[in-house]
Amino acid sequence: MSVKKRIIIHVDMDHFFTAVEEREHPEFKDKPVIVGADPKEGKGRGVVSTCNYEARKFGVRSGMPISRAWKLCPEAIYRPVNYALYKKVSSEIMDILRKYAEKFEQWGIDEAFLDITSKVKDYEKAEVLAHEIKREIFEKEELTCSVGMGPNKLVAKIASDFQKPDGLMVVREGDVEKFLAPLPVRKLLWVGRKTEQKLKRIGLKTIGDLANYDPAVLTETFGVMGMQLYLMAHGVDRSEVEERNEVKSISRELTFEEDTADSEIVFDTLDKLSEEVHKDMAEQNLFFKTVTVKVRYENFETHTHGKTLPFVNNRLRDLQKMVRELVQDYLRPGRKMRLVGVRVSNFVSAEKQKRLI
Ligand code: TTP
Ligand code: MG
Repeated sequence: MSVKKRIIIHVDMDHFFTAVEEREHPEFKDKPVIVGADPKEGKGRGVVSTCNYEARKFGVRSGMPISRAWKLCPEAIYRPVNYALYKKVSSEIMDILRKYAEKFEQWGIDEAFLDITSKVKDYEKAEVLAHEIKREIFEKEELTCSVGMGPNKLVAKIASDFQKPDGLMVVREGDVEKFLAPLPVRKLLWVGRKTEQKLKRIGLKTIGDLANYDPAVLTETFGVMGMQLYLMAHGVDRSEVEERNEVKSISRELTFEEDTADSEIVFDTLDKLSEEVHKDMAEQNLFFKTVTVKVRYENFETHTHGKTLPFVNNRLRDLQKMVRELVQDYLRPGRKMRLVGVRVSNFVSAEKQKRLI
């Protein structure tokens, strides 16, 4: 398979929920604004969904208990989450972005990847396009975003976060390793708090530290993810920008850095992906009924295979078991896989579930 040079853009809206609130309420301008649970004068439960950059100066952050936010910044304007409104604005933004891309992939409510390879000749033209995107969003929605550009999704995503807010960061192919090296390992997709701690223990703090480390030791310590981490630290990411269907589902997939027919690697990876999917599901209090596995072979032939349970379930172990069963048929000697994925759908919320029991 020839390696085609790509130009990928990642767009991330700035302080999205609060930016929409500010737009709807011009009187909030230049004041700290926090969207999330009701603070109830410091006694409220629940968390901060997001806050604007004024509030961030006080140390307020997404995910923080709302009671803590109140301690840090009682004078902020507190707003409840108006999800329907943010969803509507998000769809309008995605419609704008989609036009600019050869391939398009929404990522969460306020982010998207655009593969613009066939739309531009070079990075100069790509930069002009990125400015156009920013201008159109600002003119139509009165909102700013940060744009990252690079040879793959990994680099583009890290780049969009580099100059927030209202940023534009371009990382050309030849500058990738130099750009990544000083950044903390946490910036890499897949490096959560636990992996970060483990890496710290072996003295690896920056992406550059990781890139210069012995990949064999990383494999010993982290299993199959070790090699993936090492390659990511070198800015390698072959995953494609692809539109996901809009049905209510949660999914995760991974493009292997090296195509593989090794069942142990495939099972390990699917277990990890199931864990991630399960975590997302648990956060939203959802129970699943349908599990689907996706496999893409090295020749890009892609298959999905699903199973629907008679009863809803929310157990990780059952999910992992079903996924392993579903992938079994695709594991054939000599047939190397390029990508595997897990999707759960057909949800019932926990509240409804209680009523059913
Ligand atoms: P982010 O893009 O992570 O954050 P942001 O847009 O608020 O700020 P930034 O300028 O740094 O990009 O998330 C997008 C929206 O998702 C955010 O506005 C609110 C919501 N969200 C939550 O509800 N809980 C969370 O823990 C996070 C991180 C985000
Ligand atoms: Mg954002």
